[in-house]
Amino acid sequence: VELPRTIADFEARAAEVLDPSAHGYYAGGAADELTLRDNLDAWRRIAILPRVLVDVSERDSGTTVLGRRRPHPIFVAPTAYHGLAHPDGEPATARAATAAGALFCLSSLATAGPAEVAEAAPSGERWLQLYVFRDRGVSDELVRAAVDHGYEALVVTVDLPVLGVRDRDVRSQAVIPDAAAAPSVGATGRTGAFSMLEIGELIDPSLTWADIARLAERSDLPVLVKGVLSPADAQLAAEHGVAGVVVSNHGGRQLDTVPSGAEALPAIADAVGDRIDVLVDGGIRRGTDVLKALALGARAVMVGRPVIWGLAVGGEAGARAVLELLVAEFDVALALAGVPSAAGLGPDCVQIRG
Ligand code: FNR
Ligand code: LAC
Repeated sequence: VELPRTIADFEARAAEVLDPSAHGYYAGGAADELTLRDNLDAWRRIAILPRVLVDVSERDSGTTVLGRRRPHPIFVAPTAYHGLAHPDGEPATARAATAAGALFCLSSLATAGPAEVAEAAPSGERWLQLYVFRDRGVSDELVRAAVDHGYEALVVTVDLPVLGVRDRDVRSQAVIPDAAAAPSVGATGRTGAFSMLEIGELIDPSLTWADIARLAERSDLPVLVKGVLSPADAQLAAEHGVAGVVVSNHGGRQLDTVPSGAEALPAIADAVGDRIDVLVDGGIRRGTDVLKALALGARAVMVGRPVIWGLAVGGEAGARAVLELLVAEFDVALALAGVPSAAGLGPDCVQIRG
């Protein structure tokens, strides 16, 4: 079968093939979904200001994150429950990422554990997203597995002390049919069907910067904090031993009406970009969005839903195609913007539409 050519086409096909309640869980945002929509619109409000008569015969999409050269800045965001999108689940997504040269960030709420994913894609670059569960033993075990299986960093998600208002999931009563299909959920002792709305109950809402500082100090792995929108919090991250922040509103799924990553990024890059790595996510759907993110100070972007759409439509090959089309579009964008090296992107390359 022929795979779609754009992420929008993948999204439309995924809506046809997915079970409606699973689709609603993946596609949905919080409350009125204003932030969900604005995540897309915000990139569209930024124009690229191209330069001409620049020799772009040789181009370099590479970026440096956590001190390591990466072939391009397109990373896979942590998203829960890939097994609901396709029976091959996270092992397939991780292999797809590896084939596309994309770093893979595994969710704490995955339907495969860190060891299984590492074995499926041994040569890939991988990070582990960490939820600090009320049952700290479950999180400790995840960290141990990450250390043992070659994960390079921990990405602690800090924008989900409680679950956002997920009206779609309330209406659809979305569940994972078997709690044990997600090893971390099973490890908390849950059995049987597990509702999407119960996710919040697993997570420790008392987490503070002191916990982050302790984790960063004790852990053998660098710690990033995901879900920062305020420059003040980015400053605190830098002061608490964190190696990087992901500017993110959780794909519009947590607090509705917060700024998009695109809007929050410039002030955060200004505040801490010279000390720690700044990444951004939310609404990245085109190579031009990637270019704008790097121009505004990000070292890399994370891509959430598009990878799930690829997985749902075509398993490993579908997820790989999604990532490869973004990589190819980013290369075209660099050439046409007259910036042959991604490292040369800066605020001069973009203008905010009035
Ligand atoms: C997420 N996200 C997320 N984040 C995280 O830190 N841990 C997780 O387990 C999940 N789970 C999850 C499930 C689903 C279905 C979605 C859509 C998102 C948030 C994710 O990492 C990322 O911030 C957003 O998805 C980025 O926005 P886009 O690319 O989906 O627009
Ligand atoms: C979500 C959680 C799992 O957004 O991060 O559904």
